[in-house]
Amino acid sequence: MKNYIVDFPIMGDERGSLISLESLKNIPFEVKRVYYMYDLKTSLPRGFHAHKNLQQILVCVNGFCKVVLDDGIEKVEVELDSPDKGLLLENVIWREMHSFSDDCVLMVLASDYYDENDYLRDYEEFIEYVQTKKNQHNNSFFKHEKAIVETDQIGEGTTIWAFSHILSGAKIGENCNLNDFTFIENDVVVGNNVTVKSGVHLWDGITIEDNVFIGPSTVFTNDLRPRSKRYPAEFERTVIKKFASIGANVTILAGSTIGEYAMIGAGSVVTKDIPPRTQWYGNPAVFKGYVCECGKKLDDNLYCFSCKESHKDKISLLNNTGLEEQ
Ligand code: T46
Repeated sequence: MKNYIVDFPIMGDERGSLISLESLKNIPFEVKRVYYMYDLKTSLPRGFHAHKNLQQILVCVNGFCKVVLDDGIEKVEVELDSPDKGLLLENVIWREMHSFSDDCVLMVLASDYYDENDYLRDYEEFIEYVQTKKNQHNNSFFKHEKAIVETDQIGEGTTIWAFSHILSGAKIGENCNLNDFTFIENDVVVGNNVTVKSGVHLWDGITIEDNVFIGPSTVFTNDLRPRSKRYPAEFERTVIKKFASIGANVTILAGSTIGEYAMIGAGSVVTKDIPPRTQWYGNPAVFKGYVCECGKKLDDNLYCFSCKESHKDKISLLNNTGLEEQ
């Protein structure tokens, strides 16, 4: 089962503690409803259902209770005993809340309004639902028998080749091709129609937008001052924008943004943000001109001889027209 405990940062001083919960920041969905339970009885457990779509976070803001989670394969029990701890209940997870303390106040943040049709209140119906969902999901993308795929967020038509490993939090779009020996951590988003050639590792903090090409053995980093066993509060965010291409064996320093349609030459080391529609290479990579959507370099008049098209208008709209070719 995925990591379901969310730790909320406590802001505190001599007056006491304060926790702030924000949609799409420390709560991974937009909150549409908040409800809470109190005057709960130790001997009267609650729940005994799952939701088809609803996502929720449970926070025991006072006292304590226990929650059993069941994804149809595995069951775990979690104790909620602190207001700085949230329990993420994703859809299609059977839950049973019990052992409430007398002073327990259980607050729930929900991704949608109350809808009885979203409930699966019968355990057998729940198991059947899990099985159907699993079959639908497994048939919608291809996974080589020697790949390990822990996430269930893989878009239709994506292919994942041998010896790849994708962790449970990763989100992969539709029609992607992830070649052999790809490793993808949790806090990674890959858009649609992305090609990742062999030997590429995508670490926490990396976003790859739609239609990006990543050449073989490209090296990403996510920490500018790495030390063994010491982790930054947050990893640097690296973004590869739509339609950008990264040549073979490129190294990209943490925190860089590579603009739309940009083209990075093989073996380069990218040390800074790369503007859209530009070509860069070398170590460190330097500006070498503008590129067409087809990938060819434009001439001095910003014309593509291959597509027989001028790009003057598109490029004059960018804020990077003063770049000097090196
Ligand atoms: C869940 C766990 C953690 C409403 O009318 N509006 C609401 O927003 C809610 C949450 C409930 N109701 C009605 C439905 C029932 O007639 O209130 C009654 C009690 O609800 P239920 O028996 O579902 O309560 P629990 O404690 O078993 O489950 C609740 C939530 O319903 C459920 O979504 O995940 O807490």
